[in-house]
Amino acid sequence: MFTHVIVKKLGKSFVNGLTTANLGKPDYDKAVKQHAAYVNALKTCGVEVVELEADECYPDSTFVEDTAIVTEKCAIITNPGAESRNGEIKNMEGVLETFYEELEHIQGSGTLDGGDVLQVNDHFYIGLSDRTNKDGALQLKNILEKYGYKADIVPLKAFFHLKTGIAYLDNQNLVVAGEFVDHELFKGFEKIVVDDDEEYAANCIYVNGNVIIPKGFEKAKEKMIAKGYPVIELEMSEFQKVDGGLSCLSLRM
Ligand code: CIR
Repeated sequence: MFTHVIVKKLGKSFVNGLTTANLGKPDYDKAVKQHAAYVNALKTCGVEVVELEADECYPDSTFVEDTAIVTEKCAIITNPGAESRNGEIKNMEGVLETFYEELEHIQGSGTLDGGDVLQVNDHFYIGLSDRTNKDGALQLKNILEKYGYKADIVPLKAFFHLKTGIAYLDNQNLVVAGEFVDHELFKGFEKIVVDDDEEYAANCIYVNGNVIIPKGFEKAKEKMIAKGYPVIELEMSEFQKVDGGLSCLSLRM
C-alpha cells in the first residue's frame, strides 16, 4: 500500500516545457485544473498527498517522477538527462531527506530519469533512453542490488521513457504497448495490451487497488475493467502536450 505521494504544483513556465509531441502549447489554467483533479484522485485512493510549491525556474518540474526513485528500503536522487531539468533534483533532495535517513545518488557522467524505472515488487527494470545512459543505469542497478533488489537494464527502441509504454498493476498484471508487447524480458507476465492507437494509456498508475488512466482511451479502460480493476479516468490533455503522463506527475511511497 502507498501511504504518501509527492506532487509539485505547476508554475506559469510549465507551458514552455520540453516537448516532442507537436500538440501545441498547453493551456496553463486547464493544466492547473487537471493537476488538481489528479491530486484529488490520489486522495480518494487513500494516500496523503505532499504538494510542493511551483518553481518557475524549471518548467518541467511538475514531473517529479524523473528526479528520484523511491522504494521501501531507499531513495535515489537521479541525474536527469535533460540539462534544463537537472537542477530540479536539489529541491527534491531536501524533500526526501525528511522521509529517508540517507539518500543515494546517480552521479558524474551517469544520467537517469525516474521515468525510465519500473518497479515490480523486488525487481526493477531500468530503460536506456535518450535521458538515461548506460552509466546511469548501471549505477542504479548497483545501488538497488546493494539493498537486495534485482534489476534488469532494458534498451528502448522507440519509447521516450520506459514507463511511456509499460506499467505494473498487481498480481503479475502488466500493461504493455508497442515494443513491450512481445518483449523477451516481460514474457512471464499476464499482459494487458494497449493498442497502438491508444498508446498514451499505457502510462497509467496503480494506487492501492485502483488504476488511474488517462481519459479518452475506451479500449484500454475496458480491458482494465475486464480484469476487475476499479478505474479512475483523468483528463490529461495539457500534460500530454509536453510529453508527460500520469506516472510522471508523482512519486509514490
Ligand atoms: C520532459 O521532456 O522531460 C518533460 N516535458 C516530460 C517528462 C515526462 N516524464 C516522464 O515520462 N517520467
